[in-house]
Amino acid sequence: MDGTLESGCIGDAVLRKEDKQFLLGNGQFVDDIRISGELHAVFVRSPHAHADILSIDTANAHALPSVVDILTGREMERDGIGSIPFMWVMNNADGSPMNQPKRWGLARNRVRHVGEPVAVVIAETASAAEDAAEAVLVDYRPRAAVTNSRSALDPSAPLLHDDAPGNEVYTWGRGDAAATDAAIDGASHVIELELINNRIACAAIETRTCLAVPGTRFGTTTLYDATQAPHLIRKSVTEALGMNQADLRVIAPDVGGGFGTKGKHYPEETVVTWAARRLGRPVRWISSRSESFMSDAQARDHLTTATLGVDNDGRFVGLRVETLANVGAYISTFGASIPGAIYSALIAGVYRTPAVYAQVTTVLTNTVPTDAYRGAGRPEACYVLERLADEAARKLGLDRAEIRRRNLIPVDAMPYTTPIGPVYDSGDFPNIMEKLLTAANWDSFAARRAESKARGKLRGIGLAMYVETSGVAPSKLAGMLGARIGFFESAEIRVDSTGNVRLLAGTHNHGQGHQTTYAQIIADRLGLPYDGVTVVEGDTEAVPMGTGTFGSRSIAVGGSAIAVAADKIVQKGRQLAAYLMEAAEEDVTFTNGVYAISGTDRSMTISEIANAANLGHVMPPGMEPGLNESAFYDPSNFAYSNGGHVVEIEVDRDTGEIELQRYCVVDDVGTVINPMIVHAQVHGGLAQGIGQAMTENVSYDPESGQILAGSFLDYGIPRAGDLINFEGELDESQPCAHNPLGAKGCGESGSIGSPAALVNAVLDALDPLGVRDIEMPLTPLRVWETIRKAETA
Ligand code: MCN
Repeated sequence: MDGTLESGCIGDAVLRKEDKQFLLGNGQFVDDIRISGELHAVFVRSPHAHADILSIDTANAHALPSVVDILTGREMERDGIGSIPFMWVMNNADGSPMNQPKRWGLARNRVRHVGEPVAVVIAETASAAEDAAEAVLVDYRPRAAVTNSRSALDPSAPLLHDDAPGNEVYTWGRGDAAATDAAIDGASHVIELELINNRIACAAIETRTCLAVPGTRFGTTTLYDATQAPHLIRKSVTEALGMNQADLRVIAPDVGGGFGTKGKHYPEETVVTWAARRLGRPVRWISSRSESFMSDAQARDHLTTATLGVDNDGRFVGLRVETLANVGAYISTFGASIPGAIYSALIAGVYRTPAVYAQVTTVLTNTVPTDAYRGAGRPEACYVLERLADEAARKLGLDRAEIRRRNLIPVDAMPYTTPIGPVYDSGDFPNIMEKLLTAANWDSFAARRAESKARGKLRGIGLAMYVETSGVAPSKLAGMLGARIGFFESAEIRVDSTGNVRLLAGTHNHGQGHQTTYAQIIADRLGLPYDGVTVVEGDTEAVPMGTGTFGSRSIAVGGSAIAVAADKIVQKGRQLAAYLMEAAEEDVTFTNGVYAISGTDRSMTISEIANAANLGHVMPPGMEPGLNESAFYDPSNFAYSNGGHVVEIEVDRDTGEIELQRYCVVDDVGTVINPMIVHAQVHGGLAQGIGQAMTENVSYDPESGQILAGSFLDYGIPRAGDLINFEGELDESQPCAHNPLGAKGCGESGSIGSPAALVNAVLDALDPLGVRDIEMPLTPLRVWETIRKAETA
């Protein structure tokens, strides 16, 4: 194929196939699926951050009209329902497994965060269930609460779980501690920073929701679920309920945004499935927006002490990072791994620091559990490194780009083994940075700063370089690091007799454009029309196996599975073409969907071959009819997407307001399947990273543990007016070295470098006032207070 816009091949900026259905209002979300006789579930949630449950009186509530049942942890216990499983068990530094306190679908005896489910009311209508939920009387005896990880480690802090002494889940180290200490001790300059990575919440348009339908075809229960990972949910729910996996079908239809938060298993999925099976009737639950703030996994929440040793030339000689990660009241699905295996993997970043050591202590507090949210561990690592790099430049009087230039891992060092383990397979970080600096006019910033100053504004420019572990996989590595699931992907390609393709993929599309980019891979590999490809995702019965969409893994892992399956189709087609055209297989070429015999004018299209294969009338001896192939693809490594951000801002010193002036990004996501989609993905990630840096913060009252940002009135998601047009460039010169597409993920990249770049820009703007530190989010109040403090110091 010629790669024009119309052809729909790899590299074409074709418009998204899936958008038409949404623009016409024809999406099918869980709430659009109606099953006759369905009941509605409403959860009774704890108003306390920490309390004993003395009694639950459901009598009055039960007597209300239309109430069918009210279930509590007691009924779950009587039914022998297990705890909510998590999918990653990290080890301590000494190799012993982490503490693993249990989380129940409905609390037993004690609640540990505001919003924890205590009972579920099932009624004929949602409003009847809501009324009855208000009438359930729970007698609590409040306990002291702790919400901050440092305070939770204090010996006098309230203990959350008896089986997690000191409120600690694990302490894990990565790298060579002694060599790092020695390098820092011998360094000419030592930079030490205390950094807070703020706690944030997800704000997908569609809130979490599910509908369990018991005893459907073949006796299975069907769970319609707004999830990013249906196979993971099947495993988790069946594990908790003690069911055979084959007895639960999970369907994730259209999902209105996930951002990582819907890639987890939550108590509500298990409880709703259990209740439906118990009652023999369909049960539906949909989260209200306020419930989301109390029950959807939150993210980040790190306290870090970072120490960087630097020599007189500005070269980094040693880096020690000690992080306290607040995982909330319970361990969520991947909650233990995000600050552990994932965050620490990138703590060397794009720099060739020879000695690096990261120590992470994960801590239980009376807050909503944390887990992966767009970026998941990588923005935290980038933030640490890029804040240190700027501070080191300041200390040594070097330009901030120059200090990075002296430390970036050069392209000829690839593959590069970092001192903490990961092996970067490809990436030209210096080239990316130079492109970025040129695009952003870095060198002429002084003139723009002077111009702003003349208008009474403080102008700053910030730079952040990043590398990330996209294509989250190797099952083997994940297994070694404590994962309880595999991380491969599956793809099955069915070519019908007309040459149309049905692709079954183990990932899940909830805004990423898989219908489009997967069709592009098939069109490119098979030379079949892009329009004739239909992608099926999100159904455990249709798709044999899958891990799901998170960790920017769909293209690098799922897309690679598609490429491998397509190559099998080409190969089978070649054998059949050779047989039908009476030629030797090695003489048959395959180009742009046509099998031809070299040196002759004889050829057959892949559609003709598909027709022959689906008829099965004339087949080579031993060959099965049909043109279906499948692949299970497990890569040998992550795909190391990388890039850089430069942001320029102006601060109004009278109001503390920050105005974005320009935002430039250069990303290496390897081979680009669809540049329009990649730019859009980066754009979305930037909005979320900028949100974390500027406006978003989940705060808790430290005494009571109450959530102070429990609705959009108090929680500041960025609005269109807070953002600007981003200027993005893609560099394809360094494809992923180990997957068949050469592609690296892009879904999270925008969120990774942006918080660091923005804070660096604001600190640069405030540098003339002597400001050295400021915490996220950079709200006008915080910036204004910082300016006032500096001016009056
Ligand atoms: N792509 C491409 N070329 C590349 C890399 C990717 O054309 N070199 C395309 C892919 O084919 C896919 C899209 O870009 O259509 C994103 O691919 P990838 O980076 O593999 O990410 P995933 O599809 O696995 O999506 C997950 C990622 C994550 S982790 C979060 S969080 C996130 C995100 O995607 N949540 C999103 N983007 C989101 N976008 C929307 N609209 N909604 C969300 O919830």
